[in-house]
Amino acid sequence: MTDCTNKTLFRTGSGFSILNDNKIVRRSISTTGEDGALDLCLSVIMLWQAVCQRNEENQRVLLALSSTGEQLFCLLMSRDPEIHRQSLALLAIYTQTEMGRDMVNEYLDLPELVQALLRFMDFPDERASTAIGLLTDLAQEERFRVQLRSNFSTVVLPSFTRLLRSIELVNAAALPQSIAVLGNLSLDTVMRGQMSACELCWKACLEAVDKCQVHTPGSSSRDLLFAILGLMVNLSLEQNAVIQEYAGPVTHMCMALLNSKDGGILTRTMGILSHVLPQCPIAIEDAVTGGVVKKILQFLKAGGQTTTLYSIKTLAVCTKSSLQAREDVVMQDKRFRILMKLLSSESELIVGNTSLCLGNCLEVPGAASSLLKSDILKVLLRHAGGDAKKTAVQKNAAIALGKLCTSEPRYMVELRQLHGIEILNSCMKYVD
Ligand SMILES: *[C@@H]1O[C@H](CO)[C@@H](O)[C@H](O)[C@H]1NC(C)=O
Ligand SMILES: *[C@@H]1O[C@H](CO)[C@@H](O)[C@H](O)[C@H]1NC(C)=O
Ligand SMILES: *[C@@H]1O[C@H](CO)[C@@H](O)[C@H](O)[C@H]1NC(C)=O
Ligand SMILES: *[C@@H]1O[C@H](CO)[C@@H](O)[C@H](O)[C@H]1NC(C)=O
Ligand SMILES: CC(=O)N[C@H]1CO[C@H](CO)[C@@H](O)[C@@H]1O
Repeated sequence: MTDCTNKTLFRTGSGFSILNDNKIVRRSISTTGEDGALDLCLSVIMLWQAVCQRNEENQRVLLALSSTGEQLFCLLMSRDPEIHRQSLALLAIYTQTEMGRDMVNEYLDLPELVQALLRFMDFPDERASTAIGLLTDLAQEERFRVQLRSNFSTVVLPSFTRLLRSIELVNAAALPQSIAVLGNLSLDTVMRGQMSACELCWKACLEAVDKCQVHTPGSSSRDLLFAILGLMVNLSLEQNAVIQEYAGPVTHMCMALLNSKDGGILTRTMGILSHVLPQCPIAIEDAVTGGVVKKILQFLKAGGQTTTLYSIKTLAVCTKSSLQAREDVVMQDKRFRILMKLLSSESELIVGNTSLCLGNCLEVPGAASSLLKSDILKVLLRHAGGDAKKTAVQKNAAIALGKLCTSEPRYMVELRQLHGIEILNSCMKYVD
C-alpha cells in the first residue's frame, strides 16, 4: 500500500467494507484487542493509516463508513498505549490537511473527540502532546469552532476546567499548549462568552495561577502561567456578572504578579487589569491602595506598545474614579513628564487615554500650575483641533483643555491668543 495505484485498487476493490464486514476484525476493534487479537487490531489501524496516507479519497471513504466514528472513539479510549499511538497517528493524517480537517468536522462527533483527546493529558508520555497537537490543528478551523459551540459549556469546557484544577496531576509538558487551544477556541465569540460567564473557569484559572507561583518555579510553569494569563486577558474582554464577582480576587492575583520580572507576564497581567477594573469600582480602590499607579508609571516609561496601551487604559480607569490615584500620578510623575511624552504617541488610543488621564489629574489642586512652562496647551489644542482621526481623541483633549483652563486661569489668556476658543467651539460637537 505504498503507491497510489494500490491504494486506489484497495478502495475500488471494496477493501474498506471487506475489512469492516469481517466479524473477527470488527470484534478485535470493538474490544480493542482485548479478545486476544491485539495484533490484528493494530494491523487494521496500520492498514488504515497506509491506505489513507496522502490519499484523500480513501480518507473520506473510511470516515464516511457509519461504523468508523464509534470505532475510533473505542480505540482512543482503549487501555493499550500502542493502540493509542496508532489511533492518534491515524487521526494526524486527517488533521494535517484542510481537506482532512473538513472530514473530521463532517463525520466525527466533535465534543466527544475533544473529550477523548483531552483524556490523554492524564498520561505522562508523548501521547499527551500528540493529542493536544491534533486539537491545535483542529481548533484553527472556524468550522470546527462553530460546530463545537452547542455542546461547549456542557461537554468541552468541563474537561478543560478539570485540567486547570489539577495541573499537578496532568502532563505538564503539554499543559501550556492545551491552554493555548482554549485560547484558540475563545476566538469564537459564543464560546468566549460561555467561558467568561463560567464561574468554575475563573476559579480554575485563579487556582492554577496560584499553583504556578507556589510550586516548581521554572520554565514550564512560566509557560503555563503565560498561557493562562493570555486566556484570562481574552476572557476578561467580556462584561458580565461573573467577572464582576471575581474582580476582587483577580485584581489581587494581578497585583502579586506585577512584582514579576518577566515582560510577557507583566504585559498580560496589565491586560487583565485593564479589562477587569472598569467593571468593578471596589477592585480599583484595592489596586490603587496596592500601588498600581507606581507600577503603571514604570511600565509607561519603559514598556512596549501593547504594555503601554494596557497600562494607560488602566491608569485612565483608575484616575477617573479614584482621588488617590490622581494624587499618586501628580506626586510620582513630576510635571507629567511621562504623560506628556505619551501625548505625542503615534497611537490614537494611547493619546486618547493619556488625555483622559491628564484631564482627570488636572483636577488635583496645583497640578495645572506645574505645567505652566510646558507646551501642554498647544499640544492639547492640536489634538482637539483635529489632527486626530478618531473623535474620542478630540473629545478627551478638549475635556483636558477645559480642566486645564478652569484650574489655572493663566491658561485662558494663552488659549485666547492661540484662537483656542474657536477651535474648542468647533469640536464641542463631540462633547456630550
Ligand atoms: C502494489 O501491489 C502489488 C500486488 O498487487 C505488489 O506486487 C506491488 O509491489 C505493490 N506496489 C508497491 C509500490 O508496493
Ligand atoms: C450535544 O448536544 C446535542 C443537542 O444540542 C445533544 O443531542 C448531544 O447528545 C450532545 N452531545 C454530547 C456529546 O453531549
Ligand atoms: C486573544 O484574542 C485575540 C483576538 O481577539 C487574539 O488575537 C489573541 O491571540 C488572543 N490571545 C490569546 C492568548 O488567546
Ligand atoms: C483607551 O484605550 C482602549 C484600548 O486600550 C480603547 O478601547 C479606548 O477607546 C481608548 N479610549 C480613548 C478615549 O481613546
Ligand atoms: C488566539 C490563540 O490562542 N491562538 C493560538 C492558536 O494556536 C496557535 C498554534 O498553537 C497559536 O500559535 C496561537 O497563538
